[in-house]
Amino acid sequence: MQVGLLGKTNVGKSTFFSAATETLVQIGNYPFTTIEPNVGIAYVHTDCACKFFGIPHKNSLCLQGTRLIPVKLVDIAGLIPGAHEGKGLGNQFLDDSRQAEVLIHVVDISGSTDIQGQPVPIGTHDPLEDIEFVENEFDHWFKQILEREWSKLIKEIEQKTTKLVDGIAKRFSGLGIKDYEISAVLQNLDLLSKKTSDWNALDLDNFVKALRKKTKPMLIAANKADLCKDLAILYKIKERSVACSAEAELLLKKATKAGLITYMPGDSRFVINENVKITDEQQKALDVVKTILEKLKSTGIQNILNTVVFDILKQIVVYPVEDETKLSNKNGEILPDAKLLPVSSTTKDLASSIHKDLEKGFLYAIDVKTKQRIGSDYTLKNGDVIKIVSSLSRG
Ligand SMILES: Nc1nc2c(ncn2[C@@H]2O[C@H](COP(=O)(O)OP(=O)(O)O)[C@@H](O)[C@H]2O)c(=O)[nH]1
Ligand SMILES: [Mg+2]
Repeated sequence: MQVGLLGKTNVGKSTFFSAATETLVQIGNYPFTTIEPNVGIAYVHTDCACKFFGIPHKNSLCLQGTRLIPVKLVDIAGLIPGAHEGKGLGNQFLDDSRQAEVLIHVVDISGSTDIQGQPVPIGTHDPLEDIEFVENEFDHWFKQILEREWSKLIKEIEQKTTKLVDGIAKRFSGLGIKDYEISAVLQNLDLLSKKTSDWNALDLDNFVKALRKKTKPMLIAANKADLCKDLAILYKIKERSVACSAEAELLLKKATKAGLITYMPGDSRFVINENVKITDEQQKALDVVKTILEKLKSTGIQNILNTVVFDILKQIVVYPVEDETKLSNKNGEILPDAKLLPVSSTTKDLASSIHKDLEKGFLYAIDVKTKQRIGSDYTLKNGDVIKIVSSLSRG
């Protein structure tokens, strides 16, 4: 799963990326530890299953019962007006956006950065303009893909060599868009029965907009909220949004790493550790952050990450184990993995996400919490701990 981060210059995108990917835990050898410079690992938080069983375990991704689950965060550079036409870093921008399943759009909600990204006095730029510009950029991009091929598509449909949904799906396959998503949008807009040659400009516009919203959902990270006199502006944002202060989060993570404070991302407070020497400057910075936390309740960064993964992408967390009595893998590590799966995934989907052989030789599974035997089409629930019994051992 890939979460894309975008925003114009000077809104705090780099600060957000650093704050979200600054690790408080020892990173293991995940498949994506060494990757391109604009890719990092952020963690979403959930209650670890160890709480349910009341068993202690040593896992660097379980912090006192809070389980950290890695997700890929991609800093999508090159967002400028005209990116869809290849302006600026257009192609890079489109390539990175293609792979993102959900987008976090960082805006300067304090209105202190103009549309070009130049600093201006607080409140003199309307951040709603930035939101509109980014959405338009994406809509244009989607529209181009379809318009380029529109007359060809009409011909193919008339000659019955393709069907509407398949024809459109083929054009959008590079963006990872599925045919059922296209079907759903066409159905919603009542376009399934309309002849393609009868579509007017508005039909096209409505279709690409709806498809973009469905397949590249966006959360607005209302950054620099610490500079806002009041946060009423948030109510004017039509899209889902969360107020945040990336700068405060980065500072808190650095102070935690340096051993100065105890802080859990997402918390509304931190405590200064006993017996540490804090300079006047550090104390001042922490005082500022304390005021920000009082105002915003949390820095917002963790909330944003959790929201995109759990609420927008609708993922659940499932813990596969090999030994259902010890809740461990072969090496005796307790609750070694926490897997993100789309809501309504089945036991079979879990098996396939672990290893193809596990799926191929699937016999049955055990819901470890209830000790019930479950089949391959059982719908998994968030927090499930599952043992899969397969006739084929893991490769
Ligand atoms: N007040 C405040 N300033 C911030 C915040 N996040 C970033 N900044 C400042 O905004 C400026 C631009 O940040 P940067 O991350 O480089 O922006 P980018 O160009 O979007 O990558 C820097 O001076 C940051 O310190 C925030 O949450 N609050
Ligand atoms: Mg930057």
